[in-house]
Amino acid sequence: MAGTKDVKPIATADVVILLGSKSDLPVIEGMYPLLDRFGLSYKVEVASAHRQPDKLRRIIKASEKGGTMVYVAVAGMAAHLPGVVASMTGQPVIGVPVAAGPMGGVDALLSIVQMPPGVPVATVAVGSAGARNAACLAARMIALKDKKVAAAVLEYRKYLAGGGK
Ligand code: RP5
Repeated sequence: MAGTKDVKPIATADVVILLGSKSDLPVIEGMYPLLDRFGLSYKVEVASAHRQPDKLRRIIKASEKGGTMVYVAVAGMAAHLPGVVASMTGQPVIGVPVAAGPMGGVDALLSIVQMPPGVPVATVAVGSAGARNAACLAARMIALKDKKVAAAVLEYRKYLAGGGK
């Protein structure tokens, strides 16, 4: 396995969105216009915590080197991806549960939210609504240190207050 020194940074992305499977892609469609609106760059990667742990570690190392600030991890069923990502990085991790199995997403929700103390995953709602909130929450985190993003977040809140959705 390559050490951190050997890992090349991936092109800078403020937010990296990790998916447990290609089948999760439709869930994150509503994130793109929001991240664009907030002026955040992002990259989408499919890397299953169970099936591709080495690929996942490589992505985390390379994206951290490239300056990624927030990770959004999206997974269904035994959704260990967000927790595993939180074990691999000190950056904030937002977990999005997906309704992929017979339990309608409750399985993924509980898998993601029940992290042990010290390894937090900010867990949002199941499915597309959660994914959109993950984009909003990532923007609010980044806005703490970025005035442009803060202004875009404020503008979006005004849009919502005016009846926008
Ligand atoms: C999880 O299992 C994925 O995140 C996905 O939500 C679910 C089903 O995956 P596939 O069988 O479609 O690859 O790992």
